[in-house]
Amino acid sequence: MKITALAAHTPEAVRAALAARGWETQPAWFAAVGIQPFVALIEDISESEREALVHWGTKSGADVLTGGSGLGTGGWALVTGSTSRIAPLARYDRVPPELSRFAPELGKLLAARAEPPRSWPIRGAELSLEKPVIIGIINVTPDSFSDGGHLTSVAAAIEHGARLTAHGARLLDVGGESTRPGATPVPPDEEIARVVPVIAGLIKRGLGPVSVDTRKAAVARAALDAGAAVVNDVSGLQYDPALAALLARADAGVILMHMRGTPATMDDLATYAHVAPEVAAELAATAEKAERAGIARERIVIDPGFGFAKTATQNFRLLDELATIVALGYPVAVGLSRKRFLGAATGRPVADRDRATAVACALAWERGARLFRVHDVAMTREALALAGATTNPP
Ligand code: PMM
Repeated sequence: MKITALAAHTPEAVRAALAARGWETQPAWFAAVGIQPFVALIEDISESEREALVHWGTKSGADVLTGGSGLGTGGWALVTGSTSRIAPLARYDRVPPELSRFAPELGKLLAARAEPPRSWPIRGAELSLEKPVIIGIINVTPDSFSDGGHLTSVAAAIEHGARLTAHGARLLDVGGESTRPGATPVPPDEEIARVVPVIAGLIKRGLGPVSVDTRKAAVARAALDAGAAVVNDVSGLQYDPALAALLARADAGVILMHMRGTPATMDDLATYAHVAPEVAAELAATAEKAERAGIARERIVIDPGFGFAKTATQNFRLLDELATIVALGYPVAVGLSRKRFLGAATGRPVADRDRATAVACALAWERGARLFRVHDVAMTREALALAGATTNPP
């Protein structure tokens, strides 16, 4: 006899064990996903729903922990078990009527886990998410926190874009407004004057696709007219009420980032009891708002906004629990590059955080992030090549 404890942090070990014993690819994959642990935190529920859940858990072999007063109104329950044990709870015809209210939301989470998005349609292209997508940063701002003032001419910015592309960037993100803590907004005309010549120049050189990092509809419109394929909005549609409608009419990709307040006010809003579920809920509301405004779901990428209204400790928790954000079912982008919390762990100044960035990106990939916005593309590419080869063997 021989007993082996298999790796359980992804479905891969179970899939490989079944495949090695003659199972076909698809059934082996579905069985492996079914065995994966699933932990659902259900909040704002009634007393009778709590009681029905405990009863259902006893019968179905799921563990259920509950409490009477949560962070919101009403009670809460933590329901845990293998994915296939929890799955019937997502079928309103398979559970007692008191539990049928959970079915649609749970169904969405389970579907996203079984079928994660494999590509991201942007304007004029479709980016495969099977391999990491590295987004190279081109900041044309006099005051961005990590590389401000570095690219002082249009020509230098375009040369920088050529270098990032040669190093493996699959998207170039051009930004003309600093969003570091306490930064003051740039008038739209000034922002347009900074980014449009660079975007147009990159496209003329055959570099790109290009993304514009802006919160403003006027800047997004000018950038799209100049050929941008993606709009990266760090405000998550909170800053400019005209942006959602513009994006609904355009066929561009959209990155919606989480933050609270504005760069001027965000540091005081880093108040979370448990950061990952709260950021996930706020991002889910943002994505819903985008879809209600007419932006196609498949064009949306979400980003938890590392460093935006988060303390160092909260950033580390969010990185560790990134799978909570990935579980929403949208492709996830992360902007970790050179950020302050990396310095808190390594003791390195901003100019010496590219190694920490590369490691953090590899950790984020392992937790399900697929897009990585970085300054040093070459170093991150190497880290992600290794991470990608480990979790997605070639
Ligand atoms: N961070 C910055 C700017 N833009 N966009 C996204 N989507 N995610 C981020 O984390 C993000 C961003 C700030 O960093 P920078 O000043 O070095 O560009």
